[in-house]
Amino acid sequence: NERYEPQSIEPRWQRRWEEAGAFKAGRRPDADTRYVLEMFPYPSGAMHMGHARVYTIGDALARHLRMRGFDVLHPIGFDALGLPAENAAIKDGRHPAERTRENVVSFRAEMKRLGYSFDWERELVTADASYYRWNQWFFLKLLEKGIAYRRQGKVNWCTGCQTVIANEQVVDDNRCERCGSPVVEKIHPEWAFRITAYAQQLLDGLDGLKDWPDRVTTMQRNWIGKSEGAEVDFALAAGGAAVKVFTTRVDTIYGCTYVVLAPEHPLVAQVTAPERRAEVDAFVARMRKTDAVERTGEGAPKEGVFTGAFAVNPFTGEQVPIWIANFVLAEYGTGAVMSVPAHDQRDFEFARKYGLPVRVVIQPAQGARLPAGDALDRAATEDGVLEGSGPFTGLASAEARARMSAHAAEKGFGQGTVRWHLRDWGFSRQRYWGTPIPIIYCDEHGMVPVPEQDLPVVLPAEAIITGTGEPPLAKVASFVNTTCPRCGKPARREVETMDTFVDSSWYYARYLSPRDDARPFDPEVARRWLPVDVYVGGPEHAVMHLLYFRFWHRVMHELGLVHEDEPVRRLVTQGIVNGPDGRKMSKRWGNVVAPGGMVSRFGADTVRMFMLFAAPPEKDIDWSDEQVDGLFRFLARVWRIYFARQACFDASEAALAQAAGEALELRRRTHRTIKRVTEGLEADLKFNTSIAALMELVNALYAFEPASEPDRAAVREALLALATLLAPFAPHVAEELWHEVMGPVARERLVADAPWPPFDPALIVADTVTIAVQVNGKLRGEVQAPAAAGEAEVRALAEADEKVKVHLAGKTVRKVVFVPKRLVNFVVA
Ligand code: ANZ
Repeated sequence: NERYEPQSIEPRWQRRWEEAGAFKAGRRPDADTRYVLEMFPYPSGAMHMGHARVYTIGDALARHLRMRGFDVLHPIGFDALGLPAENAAIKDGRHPAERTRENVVSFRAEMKRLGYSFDWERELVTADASYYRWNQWFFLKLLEKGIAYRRQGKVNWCTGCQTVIANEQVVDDNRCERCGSPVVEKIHPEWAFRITAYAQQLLDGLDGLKDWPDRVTTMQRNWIGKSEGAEVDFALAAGGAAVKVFTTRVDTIYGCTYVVLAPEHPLVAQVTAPERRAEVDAFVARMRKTDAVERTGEGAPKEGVFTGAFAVNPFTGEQVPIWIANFVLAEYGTGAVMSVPAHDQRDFEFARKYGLPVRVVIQPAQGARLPAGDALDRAATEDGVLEGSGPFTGLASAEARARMSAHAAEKGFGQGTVRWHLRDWGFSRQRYWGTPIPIIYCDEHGMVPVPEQDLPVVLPAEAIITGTGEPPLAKVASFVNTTCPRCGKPARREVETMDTFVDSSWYYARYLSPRDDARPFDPEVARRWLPVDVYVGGPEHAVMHLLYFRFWHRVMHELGLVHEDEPVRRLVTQGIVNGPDGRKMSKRWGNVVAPGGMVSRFGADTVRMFMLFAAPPEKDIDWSDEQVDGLFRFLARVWRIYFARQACFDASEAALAQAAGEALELRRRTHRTIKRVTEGLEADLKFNTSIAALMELVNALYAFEPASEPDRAAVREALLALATLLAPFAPHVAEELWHEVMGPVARERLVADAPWPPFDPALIVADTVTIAVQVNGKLRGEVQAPAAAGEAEVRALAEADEKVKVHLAGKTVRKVVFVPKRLVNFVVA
């Protein structure tokens, strides 16, 4: 058929791939492995373009690596439990299990229609007890290790979802990341994972993640938020307790000209002088009513009052006044700061406002010296070299901090401290659609873990899910009422469920032996496949999923389940797919284009090509009907050139060597294309440049009318390369055309399995010359070399030439005569 009709070819190849088991991992037990993974979808609605983009990117990589001869694991599953599914189910009055099942069916069908090369036999759904029982198993292990624990905590309570959510899920303005409702603080007992015990490891591990986007590692670094500082005691001049300040810049302490307490600081009442009391009390009362965020915002005016008391700087023995001010928070650090106006901007503004002294103690390591404090127009906050700092003068800031902390510790008035932004991961939810936490409460034995052999604790189907108030499981008597594993007396089950981020923390390992019912996965198999080589997904997961799974992996490492401590080598974060209007596709904007409809209209190959051609993976793309149309026309053009050049299909390969003139040009184009496409897939992940190169090759094919056997051989070479190189991007059309050229001999084979073509380095240089090769003055051969090639390069090419080799075999080269662009002569004996 000379017309390109994707609908008639795509289902056929999808069946062929399935029948051949072409994408099963483990088909090449002796080959090196590659594990290509995309973040599994959350099937709370239908598949959208964002999904199509991630899976198309991963699929191109997986297909390419298979063709490179690797044993490739490219699995898929569904992240089915959790709040969004539960909320959606409540909204349309359905059971989340039923809804999830439908969505999974529709996702699976859409993914198959897009021709993704998944190993479907490994599919997993986290809502299956056969999966989540291992969440429960891990929970028991973590409980044993003291990593999972119950705490009475201040929790973030989402007023919309009616459940506790993690710190990471609270976004701007104290709102829930999922539903946008206000989040309030609540005292609530909850389960937490001690991820903070891994803070240092998780931080250090980032240094090794060279193939992760900087953006993501930086976000993780900030989220973990290690801040090294010091606590220093300033004794009260009047005697009694000392004011303990927290500082990250102890190197500036000789420049401290006052101390500030938070208005709520317990020492305020004690130190305030009687004549200052009225003013101080009024200020404190006013601050209590002001929102903390507003009070400490960078632009907020600095305000404060003097307490009338003084504290002693332990480094200098000097007395400094004690103030209270709006910008110091009671909950942070020690609730008290030493103020260094010359080197801290807030302190500077405050000092200028209230006429407090400004003393420069740090000079820039390079460049102009700072003027005296009175002449300073803003704080100099950079590290530098200390001056006017007693025995520490002349030290660099970092060195000074270490020495000064040590000095304080030695003298007993302070110590170095480390603070972290990272908090433990509260993972219990008062909701239904999650993994039941395998704990039983017994009047006599308290909290008793469910014995391993009694797992899974199955989520009962009959809960009434309202989304408000008490956890739904509490109302299912048959679930709640049980017996104590220790004494057999009546007892109650835990009714809270796990955060879905537990499910996604280890699913990549479950794919290794997804039907294993004796353990979460087989560590032997894990040794062969882990870590994941390439992980593709959205950058919005930078600090939740991508941090949690690194934590979980380390725990699995300690449990002896995996052999390395990081789960993923290379991370690719893909950009957004916007609508044609440049806004993120969303029902709200009415600009959603569904992949299914596009596949029906243009075929999967066109949709895939669009995803890859519109921009490199990490960039956002705007949906463009025009560009989609253009890519469809490109594939149709590819299709037609094969029919136009059928006469070339059986050209002999031997004739290739005689290709000259335009045919040689075409050959060069072919080899250059192979090189560019390969680089686009491997080095820099710029699929768009790969596809652009293919377009140029197609133009070249149209421009060339073959007239001789060497011409036809050159065309055949180009057509074969084109079909092969197209396979990662537009796999269906590639199969069809590859088989056209290869003919009946290839019936048993698939381009999906064909070897990736190598390129001939001699042919990729645009400007090549023919150089005569002589041995002892006799012409023995010719080589194609870049025009600019020097003696060494030409000599190497000549020595590799079959015809020349015969004459050099067993001889010793005495001398080489080289005439650039013309001739090389080996003088041998
Ligand atoms: C003296 C100093 C001098 C400071 C200097 C900075 C620069 P991070 O890095 O965010 O941890 N600080 C300490 N406790 C505070 C509180 N409860 N409320 C408001 N500010 C507080 O910030 C640590 C720095 O924030 C500390 O180091 C302290 O000011 C201030 F040239 O101490 B610094």
